[in-house]
Amino acid sequence: MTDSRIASLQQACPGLKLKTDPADLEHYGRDWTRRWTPAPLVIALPATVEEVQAVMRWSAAEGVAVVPSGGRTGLSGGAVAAHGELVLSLERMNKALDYDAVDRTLVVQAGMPLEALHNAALGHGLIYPVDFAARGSCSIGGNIATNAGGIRVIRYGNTREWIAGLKVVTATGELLELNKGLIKNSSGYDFRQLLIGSEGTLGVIVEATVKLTDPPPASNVMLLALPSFDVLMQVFAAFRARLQLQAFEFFTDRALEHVLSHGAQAPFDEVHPYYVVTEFAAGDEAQEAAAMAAFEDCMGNGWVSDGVISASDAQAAQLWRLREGITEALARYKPYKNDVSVRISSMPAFLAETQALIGDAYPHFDVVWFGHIGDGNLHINVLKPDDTSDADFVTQCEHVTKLLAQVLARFNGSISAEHGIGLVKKGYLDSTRGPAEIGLMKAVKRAFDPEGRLNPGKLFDL
Ligand code: 2HG
Ligand code: ZN
Repeated sequence: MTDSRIASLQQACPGLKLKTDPADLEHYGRDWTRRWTPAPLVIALPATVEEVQAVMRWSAAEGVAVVPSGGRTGLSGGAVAAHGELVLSLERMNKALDYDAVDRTLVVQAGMPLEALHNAALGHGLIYPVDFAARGSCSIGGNIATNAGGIRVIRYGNTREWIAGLKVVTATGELLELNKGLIKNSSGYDFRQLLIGSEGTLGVIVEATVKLTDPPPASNVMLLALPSFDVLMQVFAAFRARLQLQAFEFFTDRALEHVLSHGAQAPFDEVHPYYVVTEFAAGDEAQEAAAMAAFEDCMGNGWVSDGVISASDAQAAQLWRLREGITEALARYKPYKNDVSVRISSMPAFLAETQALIGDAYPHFDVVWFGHIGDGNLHINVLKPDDTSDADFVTQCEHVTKLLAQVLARFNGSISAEHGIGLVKKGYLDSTRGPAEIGLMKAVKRAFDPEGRLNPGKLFDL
């Protein structure tokens, strides 16, 4: 049965590269969540848009579900294939196609790794400013499908702001050309924006026209040590008032401990409970003086206990590693991840309430907090205790997430700030979206994919 379907796929698209080895099925069937057992039918690796269309036509004829697949660095299970799906990997479609110097846009194939896109932009003297630690492994198609955020949202916004056009293959194999690189286009529903963040449930993104911009002026990176949690927002306000911030990231002592035990260098002689990494424009003397004034203001008020500023690119990279290395350093503890957001103004009250909630319900939990404080986005990683089984741990963490979702609903926050809903958070979608809205989301899904063949079970169940 299985073999005949694969033979029919190869017949429908003779040049299409396929993989069926058990090791490949496992590799392409999972993402960074590592929670589900991968069990795809086959991996298809098209090299052209026409091949993607042929795969979708075959999927329609055979009724086989399709999981679009980029770098699979997702943390919400959005790229997991655990039920005999075809994994449609875009990894061979990884090139930059057209650059337009007047429009300042670059057309890229969806499988292009984010880091390669950064380099391609620099080759034209410009930048693509969305950035985060998984840059070497993730792909632009996956970034678009999840509306990825990252460390520079405070300055440049999410992926959504940087996409001028999309080519998308539909569930039935048609090709949509959405927005075609236009800046102004007031001609009805903007399906480009609808596809951004749709987690592979509405169509397969095959190409994107991305906007590029000028490189920022010279910048400095500063690491600050904070004596308590309560002063975090004051420090943020002091720096934001004086400097053009490019990043403002927070992490706890527990997070730093893990990164240090993973090989990073300790930044201070003493241990402090909380840390901030901030990056800001520092191209001239006035900006340097403003940075020192912000730092001294915070020291004078007792909000900051120590600080270090980068004196070279290598030092800046070292400081960044303390923040960007957290996910990798925690991976071996199979952390349960929450990626939540509230308005920046609600951050202090939300943080206090959430800390108390988790501390009261599960005092033995080892919880690692970090995140993009300047965007109101917090990552709460709970590490699995050695003496708790995988199953019990997930049950307990889901209880925490349920409580957290109730708090988020009160704060008008979101259960997923930047990782997507996928499989991990679909049970909590209703804490962020109302019933009428979810009803409309499902109606949109049915309009694009009436048979439910595109990434089924992700985001919500129909
Ligand atoms: C980050 O900000 C990523 O480093 C990953 O969004 C967060 O591992 C996480 O929970
Ligand atoms: Zn993040």
